[in-house]
Amino acid sequence: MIPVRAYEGRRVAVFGLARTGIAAARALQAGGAVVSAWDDSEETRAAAAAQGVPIDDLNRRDWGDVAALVLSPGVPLTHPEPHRVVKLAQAVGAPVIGDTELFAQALAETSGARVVGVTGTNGKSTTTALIGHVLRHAGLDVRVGGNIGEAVLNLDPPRPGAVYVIELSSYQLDLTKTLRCDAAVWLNITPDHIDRHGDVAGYVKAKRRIFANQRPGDAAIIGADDRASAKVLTELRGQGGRKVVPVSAAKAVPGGVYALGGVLHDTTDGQHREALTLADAPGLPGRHNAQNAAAAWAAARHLGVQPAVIAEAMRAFPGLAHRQERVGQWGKVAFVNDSKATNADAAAQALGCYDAVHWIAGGQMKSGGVKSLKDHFPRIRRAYLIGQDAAKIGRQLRGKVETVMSGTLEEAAARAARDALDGDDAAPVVLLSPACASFDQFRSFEHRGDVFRQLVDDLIPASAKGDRP
Ligand code: UMA
Repeated sequence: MIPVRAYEGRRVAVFGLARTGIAAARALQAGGAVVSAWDDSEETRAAAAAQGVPIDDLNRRDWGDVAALVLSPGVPLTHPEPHRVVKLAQAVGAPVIGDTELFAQALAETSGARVVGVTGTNGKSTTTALIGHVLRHAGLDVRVGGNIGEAVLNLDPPRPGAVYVIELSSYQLDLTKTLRCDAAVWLNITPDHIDRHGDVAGYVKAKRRIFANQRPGDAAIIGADDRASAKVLTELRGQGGRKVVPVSAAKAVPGGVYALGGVLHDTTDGQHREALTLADAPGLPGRHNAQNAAAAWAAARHLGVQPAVIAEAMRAFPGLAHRQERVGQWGKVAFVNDSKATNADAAAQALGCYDAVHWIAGGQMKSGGVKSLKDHFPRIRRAYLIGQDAAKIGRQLRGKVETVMSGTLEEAAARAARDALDGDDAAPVVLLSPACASFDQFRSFEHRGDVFRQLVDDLIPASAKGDRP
C-alpha cells in the first residue's frame, strides 16, 4: 500500500467504496488523514466498515472541514450530471480528485520512481500487462495497476528505481491533475463512454491529461492510426519539449515503432531495426496486438531496455488472462482461452486470428447472437455449443457451420480437442470465445476461463506438456 501524506491531520471525503475507495481510504489513513467514507449502497458500506473504513454519511455532514473529495472513477463527475457528493464538494470549494491524483501526490514526495501511463479506447490492459512483463523480464522493480484491476494505491510504495505501469481510463484521468508520466502511452481513440464525457471532445480532453506535466526527456508514445489520435500527435509535435514517438500497425512512421508485413520495426534511435517477427509472439495475435506491441516496445526502449531483451520477453508473453490466452499446446493443437469475449464483437477479434478453429461458444446469448460473425464462419471447423442458449445459437449457425450440442464446457473441451487432433489441419486451435455471458453456468467470465484452463491442463497428457507451437 502507498501511504498518502498530503492530507495529514485533515479530513478527506472518500466516495465509492469498491476497489478504489477502500484502497484510497486506507492509504489516506496510513498517511495521517481523517477519512469520512460513504457509498450509495448500504451493503457496500457495511462491507467497507467491516474492513475498518470509517463510514460517515456525506449527504448529512457539514463539509466545512473537508479538504478534498476522492471520487471513485465509476461515479459520475460531470455527465450525465454530477453526483450529489460532487456538488457538495464543489459548494465548499473542495477539490474533487481520484486515487491516481493521490498516487501522484505520494510520488511527488519521494524521488527515483518512474511512471508509465497507458490509455486509449482499446488495448490498454494488454499493453499495460505487456509493458509490465517486458520490464520485469529486464530485471526492473515493476508494479502494475490502475484500471487493469489493482487499485493503484494498493501497489507497493515507491522507491528509487521502481517503475509503475498504470492503466488509466478516461474516468481516472478526469480526476487526475498532477501526475507526470515518464512515458505516456496513448493507443487509439474511438467514440466510447460518451455518456460520461458529454461528447467525443470531452472524452479526448480527459484522455489528453495523460500528457500533462511531462518534461523534456519524457516520452509521449502515440498511435497514429486513427484520425483523432493523429490530430493529437500533430499537436504534441507542435508543442515541442517532450520526445514524441509515433506508433502504427498500418504504416511506416519515421522516428517511431511500427508493424508492417508481420514485423515490428524500430526507428526510435534514428536507425532502422527489424525488431521482432510478430508470429514468434503467439501471445500477441492479430493486428490490434501489433499496435499494442509497437507501443510497448517504444515504452520499454524509452526506459532503456535493450532490443534483444524486449524481443525475448515479447516472444514469451502469455497474453492477458481470458483474452486470447494460450492455455495449452497438445501436439499441433493450440488451446486458447478467450472467455472475456462475452459478445459477438469481442469474439470476432479472436476468430479473425486463426485459420482452423474448433470454436466453443454459448452461454447467455446477447441481442443479435452470433449472426454478425458470418465472415468468420468459413474458418470454423465445428462449433461446440454450451449453456442455456446453445439451441438458439445452433439455429443461427444452421447450414453454415457444423455444430455439436455439447451442453457443458467439459464436454465441449474434450470433444473439440479430439476433433482437432484427428483433423487434417496443420495448426488447429481449440478456442473458447463464447460470444455470450457466463452467468448461466459460471460465476463470471473469469470463472469460466479458469475452468477451461484447468480442463485443458487435465486433458493434455503429461508426455505432451512441453509441446510448442
Ligand atoms: N457508486 C455509488 N454511487 C454511484 C456510482 C457508484 O455509490 O452513483 C459506488 C458503487 O456502489 C460501488 C463503487 O461506487 O461501491 C464503484 O466504484 P467504481 O465503479 O469506480 O469501482 P472500482 O471497483 O473502484 O473500480 C474502478 C474502475 N471502475 C470503473 O472505472 C467503472 C475499475 O475499472 C478499475 O479496475 C478499478 O477502479 C481499480 O483501479 C473497471 C472498468 O470497467 C475495469 N473500467 C472502465 C473500462 O475499462 O471501460 C473505465
